[in-house]
Amino acid sequence: MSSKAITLGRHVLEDEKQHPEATGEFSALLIQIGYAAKLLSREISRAALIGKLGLVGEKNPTGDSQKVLDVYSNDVVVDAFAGTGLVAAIASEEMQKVKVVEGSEQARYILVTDPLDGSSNTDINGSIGTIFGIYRRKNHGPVDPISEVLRKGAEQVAAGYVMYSTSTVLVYACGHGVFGFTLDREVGEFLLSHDNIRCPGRGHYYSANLARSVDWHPNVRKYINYLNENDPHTSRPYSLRYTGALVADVHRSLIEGGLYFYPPDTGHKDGKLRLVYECAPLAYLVEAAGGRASTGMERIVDLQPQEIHQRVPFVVGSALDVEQYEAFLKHGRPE
Ligand code: FDP
Repeated sequence: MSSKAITLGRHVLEDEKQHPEATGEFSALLIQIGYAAKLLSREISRAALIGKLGLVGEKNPTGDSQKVLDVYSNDVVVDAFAGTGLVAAIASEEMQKVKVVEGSEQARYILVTDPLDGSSNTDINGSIGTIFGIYRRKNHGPVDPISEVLRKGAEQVAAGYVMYSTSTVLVYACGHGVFGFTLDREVGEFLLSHDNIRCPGRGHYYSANLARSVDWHPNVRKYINYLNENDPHTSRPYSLRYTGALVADVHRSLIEGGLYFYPPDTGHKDGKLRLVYECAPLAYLVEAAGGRASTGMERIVDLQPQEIHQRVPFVVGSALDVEQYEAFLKHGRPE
């Protein structure tokens, strides 16, 4: 490895130089996310050896069975910010209420996170992830957990994810580009591996849990039939790829093109995925890379959340593919 490799720390600090007004807190916050990701990467990779697999026996605030790694991941992210003065509050999938970080009333940022996405993959050595979004506070002083956290995704100042797979990759967007870093375990650093990521305009993969398609809107089923038809001019049939971890499926769509979708079904009347800490951060990031994200009808980052654990239908990925999904949902045909 060249000594010229760019670490996550160096990248965010060089970026900070473009902003003379910067206090350094935002850079410190991103570096701290990288630190939490390194801890999680280490513990996830040896979870089977240290008794960190399996269920806790409790449900999380949205009714999912909690895994040992869910609880551990939440603790790591919360602890990474305790006492730093960097974030005033944290909203997480694993916590019923917004956590106001003690002694951080003057902090300038709010963190939203799904600390461990794709929990059904933990015990089978499958891909999993961490999702994060960052908002700048409008005021200082005591946090109002409602008005300061329930914000439109478009107001985020940065968002990203970490994917724990054959390697650990951290991808973030911060207003002027999307950058990916791969963890070099021996050096202990995230190193820039994907500079200025752009999402292909169209792909030839789709990711969705087809087992639920009997419940989907008939127009979504028409779309699936369309994707499965044979037409080399439009790269059809698209190939199906579904990992069971949103982060991993979005990562593929971001890098190679295509789309992920989770429409409403009988068990999930509003869709399964959570707006505040899953869909909004990923939508912000994919749009920053030139992709598109919506409910099928409305742009995700324009939605005003009503509550922390609110669920929404979600479609995300290559702009032309997502537009076509939206056209099918509306008219039952490609455009
Ligand atoms: P999980 O519940 O395992 O955390 O975040 C929700 C999520 O995973 C996504 O990561 C994933 O794409 C989806 O749910 C999987 O849901 P299904 O099992 O219903 O396909």
